[in-house]
Amino acid sequence: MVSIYSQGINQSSSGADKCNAIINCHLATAKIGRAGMGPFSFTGQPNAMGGREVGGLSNMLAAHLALENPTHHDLVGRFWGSDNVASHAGLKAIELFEAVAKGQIKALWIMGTNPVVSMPDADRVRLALQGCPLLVVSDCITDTDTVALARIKLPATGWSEKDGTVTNLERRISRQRALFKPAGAAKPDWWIISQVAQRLGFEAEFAYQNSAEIFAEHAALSGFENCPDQQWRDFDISGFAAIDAEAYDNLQPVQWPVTAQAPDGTQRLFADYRFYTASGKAQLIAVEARPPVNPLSDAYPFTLNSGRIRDQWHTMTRSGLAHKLNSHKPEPQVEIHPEDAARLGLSQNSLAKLESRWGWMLARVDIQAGQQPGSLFVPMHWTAASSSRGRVGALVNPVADPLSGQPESKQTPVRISVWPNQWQALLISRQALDELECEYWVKNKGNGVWRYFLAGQQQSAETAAWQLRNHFQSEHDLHYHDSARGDFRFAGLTGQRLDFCLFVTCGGDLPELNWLSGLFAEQQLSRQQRLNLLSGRPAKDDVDCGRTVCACFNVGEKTLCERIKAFDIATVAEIGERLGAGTGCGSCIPELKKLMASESV
Ligand SMILES: Nc1nc2c(c(=O)[nH]1)N[C@H]1C(S)=C(S)[C@@H](COP(=O)(O)OP(=O)(O)OC[C@H]3O[C@@H](n4cnc5c(=O)[nH]c(N)nc54)[C@H](O)[C@@H]3O)O[C@H]1N2
Ligand SMILES: Nc1nc2c(c(=O)[nH]1)N[C@H]1C(S)=C(S)[C@@H](COP(=O)(O)OP(=O)(O)OC[C@H]3O[C@@H](n4cnc5c(=O)[nH]c(N)nc54)[C@H](O)[C@@H]3O)O[C@H]1N2
Ligand SMILES: [Mo]
Repeated sequence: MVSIYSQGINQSSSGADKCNAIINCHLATAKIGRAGMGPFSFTGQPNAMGGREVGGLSNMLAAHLALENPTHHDLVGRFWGSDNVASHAGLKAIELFEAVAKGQIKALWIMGTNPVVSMPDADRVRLALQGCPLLVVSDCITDTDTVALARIKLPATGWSEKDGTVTNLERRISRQRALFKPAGAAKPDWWIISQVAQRLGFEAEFAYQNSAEIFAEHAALSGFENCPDQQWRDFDISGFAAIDAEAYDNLQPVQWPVTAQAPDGTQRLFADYRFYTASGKAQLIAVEARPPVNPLSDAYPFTLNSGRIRDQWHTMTRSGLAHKLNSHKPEPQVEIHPEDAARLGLSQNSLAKLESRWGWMLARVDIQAGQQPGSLFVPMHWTAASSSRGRVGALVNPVADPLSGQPESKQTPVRISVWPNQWQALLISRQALDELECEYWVKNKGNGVWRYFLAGQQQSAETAAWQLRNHFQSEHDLHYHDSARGDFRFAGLTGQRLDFCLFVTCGGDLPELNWLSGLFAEQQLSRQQRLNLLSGRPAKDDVDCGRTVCACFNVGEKTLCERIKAFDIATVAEIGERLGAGTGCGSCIPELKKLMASESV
């Protein structure tokens, strides 16, 4: 019996109790500490576990020591030779930004997180940071929503440039080695912190020369006075307390605890049913079910659920740079059940406005029979850098679990309605546009091109079309106008090579993104391709693969449907054999299964 759980459990005002309930079940049935059993929390970030080990939360000291435990406090103070170790928990994330908003915090250093996008009530977070007298941000990307507000910007090395260790969710510590030299002036976060600490007067304490020295000190603290008779703690990697740079470089993946008794690590904890409590016994924690803090109402009758989509990572600062990943779901979408959509007059691919008591956003409608009636799902990924109104965080209610501080990001009461627009457009261009005047825009990086989804309420289609078109100058122009229908199409070429194309429509559909993007890879457009451009659809025998489903092998939905039908394919394995799809990272397999069962096939 293994219970695997993640943010559907944690991100809740009763998240800690939900975790306790799961652990209680495992303890009560003794399904723990043996092969093939146990509660298994899928913390999501590559180093979520490592962050806790080094004390990266407001309520903990390093090495799993508790801030408010006097013995732990004393122990860390003696280890570091300091009489100034904090003795009570600091502010958790939501409280912290609240304190910034009230002017209680005047200097803030944000490192490796993008709270203007990822926090609940995100517009208020942005406002708070705008008013913060001293905001310092360390990031490896120059133009995130949070970096944009910083007074002091510190360029940090990112994955593939930095060097250290990460711990995954089975307690396995792995070396992470740099693959590339740092870009520009980027420095490792540990180096930046050490330099600031030294300037604050702690030259000797922060004289680290490399990450190996920091790791050795961390390992020493984890083992300091750590034995069953004293303050016995699970996190103990004292086996590495004397590690030198060379041994650190050659470190093999290992599961903690790593001690003198267990120098090769520990595969399994609790096999002897002894736990890290005063009595050595496990403790069940009595919990009571609690509904979400904010109930639904007539004004806000839908539950807004938020989370991830397959091909983006968090606030897209890095995954949004990869054009292959941007073709799967290029715009923020709201998933809604067919009956809810029909009742509210929302059609597939139309634009909708979502509102909560805290904020609002715009998203493309995606009608899904698998969505629960009364529930809406919106991805967390879109930012102010990539969209005009795609930040779901602006709507999310700022309530949290009282113990963990984890926000209730899966349950916010909202309403949804048709967003009436006069026109919508797709613009693809080799050059990026700085200013977009329309109310709805989403910016998406393609292969050597920028792709913009646009829509407006104020201007007419014709005004908008010409205004957009006038951003460009090309050697040759192609135009097609149908003012009766309100369709405006433009393309610009240098020689026979495409510079930009723009499709504006009043009520019609937008052309296929991947087909159009593909035309930019051609050095010379044929006469037929130029005609197709103006008709907004590919020639019959031209490849229109449709929306990307398999990003590893670049296989589109239309290709898949066609082949599944033609060869009467019934299994994912067979799709893999014929088209490669699904045989790379495998994350498109659920979609392949859905396609085989769908009506279009
Ligand atoms: N592609 C991609 N993968 C990622 C990430 C990413 O950004 N992109 N991020 C990583 C990180 S940091 C994390 S934390 C993980 C998160 O991984 P998950 O937690 O698996 O992903 P989420 O999309 O946040 O939401 C989890 C699911 O919880 C469901 N849910 C909502 N409310 C409830 C409820 O009340 N009860 C239950 N049982 N379920 C509910 C949602 O419908 C959703 O399907 O993903 C990691 N993996
Ligand atoms: N509505 C809603 N909100 C959510 C969630 C949800 O499901 N729904 N999920 C929550 C969860 S589980 C998570 S984990 C968070 C994620 O939210 P964030 O942590 O805010 O999101 P990231 O985009 O991962 O932000 C990391 C930032 O650090 C930068 N960075 C990357 N590597 C380095 C480095 O080595 N050093 C430095 N200094 N910077 C670096 C990146 O460029 C990026 O700007 O979002 C949370 N917010
Ligand atoms: Mo996460």
